Amino acid sequence: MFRTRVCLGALATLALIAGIAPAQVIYANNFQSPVGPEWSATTTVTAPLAPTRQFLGEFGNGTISLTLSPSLFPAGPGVYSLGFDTMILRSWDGIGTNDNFIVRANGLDLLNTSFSNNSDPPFNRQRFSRANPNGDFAGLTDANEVNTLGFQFAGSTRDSVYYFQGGDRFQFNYDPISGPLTLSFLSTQDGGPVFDEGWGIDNVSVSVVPEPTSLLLVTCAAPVVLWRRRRLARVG
Ligand SMILES: [Ca+2]
Ligand SMILES: [Ca+2]
Ligand SMILES: [Ca+2]
Repeated sequence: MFRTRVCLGALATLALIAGIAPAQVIYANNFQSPVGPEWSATTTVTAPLAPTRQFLGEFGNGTISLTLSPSLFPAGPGVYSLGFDTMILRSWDGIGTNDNFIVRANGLDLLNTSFSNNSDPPFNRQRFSRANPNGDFAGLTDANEVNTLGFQFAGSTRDSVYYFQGGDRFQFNYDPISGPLTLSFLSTQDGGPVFDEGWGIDNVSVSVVPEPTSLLLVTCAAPVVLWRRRRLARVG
């Protein structure tokens, strides 16, 4: 019975570690203060409707990248997660003009989708939804915020924000022995200047994905099984 109690206690502790303890954060930036050289562009913009809300942007067609030194990471291969918020600003047209938004970790696509802030067909369709980022959906599908930032197009506010946090973070494998980690954010919008179509990102973080507890569970469960067998043998 003592061993069972010990194992149950250990299992509870492991569950606590796996489920409740915060993941180790490797890098985080909310862009509320000057941006460091780890970013390929360091300009920030303040949301017109939220003067305390600053984010990295506003960008047009092209790639912005974050390069993290291998020295920031624990040695050996690991699984990491990337979280961020995407600000889609002004007249994005989604599928209509291939206004794609792509996120890559060392060249591997984590997200490849398109967004539309447009309500006029045929420019009001986007590839993105939470369930399928490569489908055909109405513009603004699954946006977390709509017209909260105050960016203007044709005389009215037009913007949206998509959160990729919590369970919507992106996981990827990385081993620091391979060199720096480069996270790229790429827009293929065709709108030219940012006052037509722009974008930005906020609340970027990279965290360690904790090891699965299955191995630990197996090692702990084995004595329980043995104890049950012995007990059954004694009872029998
Ligand atoms: Ca911010
Ligand atoms: Ca447009
Ligand atoms: Ca466009």
